[in-house]
Amino acid sequence: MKQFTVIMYALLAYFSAGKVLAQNPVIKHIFTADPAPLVHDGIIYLYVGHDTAAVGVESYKMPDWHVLSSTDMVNWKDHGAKLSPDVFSWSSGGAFAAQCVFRNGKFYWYVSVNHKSNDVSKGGCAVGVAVSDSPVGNFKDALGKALITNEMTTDMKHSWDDLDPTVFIDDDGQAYLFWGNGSCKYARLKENMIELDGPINTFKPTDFTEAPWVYKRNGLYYLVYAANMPETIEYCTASSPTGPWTYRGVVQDTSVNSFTTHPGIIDYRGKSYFFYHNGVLPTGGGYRRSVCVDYLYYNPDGTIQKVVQTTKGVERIKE
Ligand code: FUB
Repeated sequence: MKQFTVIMYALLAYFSAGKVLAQNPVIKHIFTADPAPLVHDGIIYLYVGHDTAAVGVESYKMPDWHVLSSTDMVNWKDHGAKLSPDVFSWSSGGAFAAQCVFRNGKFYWYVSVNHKSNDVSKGGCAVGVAVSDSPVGNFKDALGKALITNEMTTDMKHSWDDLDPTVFIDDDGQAYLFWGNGSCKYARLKENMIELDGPINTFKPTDFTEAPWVYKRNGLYYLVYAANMPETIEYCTASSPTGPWTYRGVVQDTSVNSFTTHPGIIDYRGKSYFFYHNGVLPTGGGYRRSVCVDYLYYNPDGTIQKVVQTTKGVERIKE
């Protein structure tokens, strides 16, 4: 017994000295979900939702979004809760998935929240946009009303189908807003980033559930999204951001102890990274999730290799 205790303490010392890296989850001091990384001026900013449901409670309690930053992928500074649904006077709460992008010197943080409207058609989930001169705030409501409300999309009959915004800006400067639960929707954005510039289009990628993430690599457009339930991450590619999209397969199998997962993909200092969430922290679960990061690898033809989910995580990038 004594020998066992000694070994346990030795292991603990070894781990806490940082000699064995168990980086995942990368955020351990709070429960976080829906990672949206942004690389700006050589720094990774990580925008995340914040799970605060009590143990055993089977519903989301998400009061705000946090911003973290890192330059080595291992040490993350939490800048704090930099946005909450309270900023949007028209929202009744629910800090669901969100993504922040940079355009023309400003940071636009697209969020999904509940709409407080008494008009039943406007209730349910809505997309709003906050703006700031800095990646860590202060963010204020850019529009004073929702950018997308429930009655603007009618193909899905459930009230939470306008979730999970992601914004992609193409090389020609055209910005696109993608979002959706049950079906994927997209619309062009005006250069001001706070108005739609055309109709809302709806389509259904194979197995699509929610959480689109759109980007371009080597001339090919990628639409990565949460599929099925419990969720896997799957993807399509296209030669245009408006499709047609060709289904390419699975990026991530289901995540441990969470029925959802959520993709966020960046290239940083020569490597590709895949952010997602699981429920592996002590007392964690589907409503107490944790953000992780692992490497993403492409094949020579641009297809994505399935992500290996690890507890070790990624290596620290040396300065
Ligand atoms: O975090 C709340 C919801 O869970 C998100 O909007 C979905 O993408 C799923 O991760």
